[in-house]
Amino acid sequence: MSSDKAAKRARFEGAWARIREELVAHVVSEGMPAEAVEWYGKNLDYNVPGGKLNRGMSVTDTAEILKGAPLDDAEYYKAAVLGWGVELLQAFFLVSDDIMDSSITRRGQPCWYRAPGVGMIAINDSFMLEAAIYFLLKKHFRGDACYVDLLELFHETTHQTELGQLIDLITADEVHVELDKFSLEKHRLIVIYKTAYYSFYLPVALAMYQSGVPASYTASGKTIEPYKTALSILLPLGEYFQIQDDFLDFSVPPEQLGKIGTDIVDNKCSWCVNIALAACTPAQRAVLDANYGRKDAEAEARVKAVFEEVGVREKYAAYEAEVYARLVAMIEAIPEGEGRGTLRREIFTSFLKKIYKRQK
Ligand code: DMA
Ligand code: MG
Ligand code: MG
Ligand code: MG
Repeated sequence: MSSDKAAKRARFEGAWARIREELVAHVVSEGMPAEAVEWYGKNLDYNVPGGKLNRGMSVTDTAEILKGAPLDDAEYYKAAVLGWGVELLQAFFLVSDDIMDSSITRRGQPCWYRAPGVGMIAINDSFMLEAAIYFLLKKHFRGDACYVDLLELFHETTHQTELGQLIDLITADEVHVELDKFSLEKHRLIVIYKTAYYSFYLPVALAMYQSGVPASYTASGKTIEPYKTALSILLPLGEYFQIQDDFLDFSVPPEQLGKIGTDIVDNKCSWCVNIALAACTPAQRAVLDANYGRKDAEAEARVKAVFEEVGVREKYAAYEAEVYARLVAMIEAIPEGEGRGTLRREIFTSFLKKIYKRQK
């Protein structure tokens, strides 16, 4: 990690120490017993700060790009509250996602519901991670003009993600495996809803509302609707990110990924199986039909062998080169805004740089 990157991460993590104290102090002020306060603190420590922090730090990065100058401490802290709000939302989704996906590990440790003594209390813990967002928003933004926009954005994005999780789960039938039900069109809808809105549009749009970016303005003689422009780039970026997630689930060893892939065993409509279905011979198709979605490590290995034979790795490398060029061209087509409160291409290039060719 470059020292610049490390310093940025340290500043963002420093804000978390303060935010965590605010959250715990609130639970204390509600008169909760010491065991509850301790449990809540553990829930926060285990599930919120240990990830890559790309989503959360995109809020502070975007706020700084929109300002066109470094944020002072007060401005930074408010942007970091929104950034940690995104990380709390992500923690809420991941704790519940791991239960629903029967996952084993996350970020190099047991999934929270599998940690000693936790079990299904993890369901309530996930709700408490979500509730923390609205406590923080009220505390820090209640008096700001953007408060309702921020609230609505968090609520609507949560709903979109839940719709995505719904179609992800019902497309992955636990009992009846029917690979004809999968398609890249279905995959696209699933990943836009379950991942792209909350991971890509949400952080940028939060920073835009906080920075007072208006619903429309004129740049280079054109009327720009900046939230729509942002969405038109960030949804394809998010689709690319989840295709990476699907590819890494199959291709990267768990020690590197920090989680054990479950897509094959879980009968998921992942990018990899769709690519394999389009490229396989009838004999390979028979192997997929007999082994995909089976709760059995040997069946999973036979599916992975077919993925290797049909060249999923090569097809992924070709996809990544193509989508990267396409996204760069889309970003270059945005009229560069002038002055504070207008869109800059750097918002999107900085995001693309964070994920291009990622290995975890
Ligand atoms: C990710 O889906 C979507 C959400 C809302 C967590 P996933 O199950 O592929 O994620 P992971 O691979 O991290 O379990
Ligand atoms: Mg999962
Ligand atoms: Mg899932
Ligand atoms: Mg995954």
